[in-house]
Amino acid sequence: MRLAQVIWNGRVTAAIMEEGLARPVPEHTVQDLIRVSDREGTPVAEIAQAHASKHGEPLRPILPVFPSEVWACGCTYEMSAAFRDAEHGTREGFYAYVYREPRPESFFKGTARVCVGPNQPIGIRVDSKFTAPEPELAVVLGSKGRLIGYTLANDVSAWDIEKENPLYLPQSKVYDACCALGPVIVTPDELTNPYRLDMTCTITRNGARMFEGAVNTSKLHRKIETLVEYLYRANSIPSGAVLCTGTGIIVKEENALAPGDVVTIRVPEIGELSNPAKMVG
Ligand code: DO4
Ligand code: MG
Repeated sequence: MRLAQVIWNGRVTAAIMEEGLARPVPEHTVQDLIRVSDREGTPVAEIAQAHASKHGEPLRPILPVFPSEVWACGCTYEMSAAFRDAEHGTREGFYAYVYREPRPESFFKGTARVCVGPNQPIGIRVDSKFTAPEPELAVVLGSKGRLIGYTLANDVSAWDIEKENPLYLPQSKVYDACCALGPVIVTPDELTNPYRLDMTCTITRNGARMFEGAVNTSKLHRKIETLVEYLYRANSIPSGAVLCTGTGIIVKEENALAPGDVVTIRVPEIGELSNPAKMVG
């Protein structure tokens, strides 16, 4: 099932997306569906199906969940670790270490406050000269890390700030509109193999494509269960959290985001997450 949130009768409402149309699930947000699913032990897809209206409407997906917390993993693709080590110039193999060792990198990316949905602007910090999109597969998690489904994330990052000193990572990662999510959450009954997804990312400036990158999630160096297991160690994350699994597409400094650029991330099994960029701060 492809689950979304839409504005229906003036309210944020969960919806099942089918052939471009939305079947609203009255009186429920996606967070409500996850809560019922946690309580009753019934899959979210079953609950949504039982309550959804019969008729589809032409409504556009918004942010698919208002996450209680968003976390992100790093250096899960060789490409990301190698690029960062090459750029960094402080300690040789600093990022390769994390790529290699059993304990993954995970960091706090924020809450719903910093998240935007499809077509909403993502942020470029005014004090960053090199901000880049990080296209990532993300998982939505219920109580105790139970998998609810998959979505797309843009872990927008001020790489120059991270590069200046790794202790600046939180400032490079967490600020207004630093995280885009969507367009839908695909439940695991429909997306059975998350390790065989073709992901592409384009950046368009003034109508011209200025960057194009691609990766297959088979290059993800960790099992998603392992990332989730580490995240929940000694950490009682509330239900409705999102975990981004890391980027395998690297945007170089010559393609740093500028206001008005449009970033589009695509995975055919999930859809397309497109966001214009704007300055924040
Ligand atoms: O280590 C810094 C962040 C890495 C990251 O966000 C990624 O690899 O996706
Ligand atoms: Mg990232």
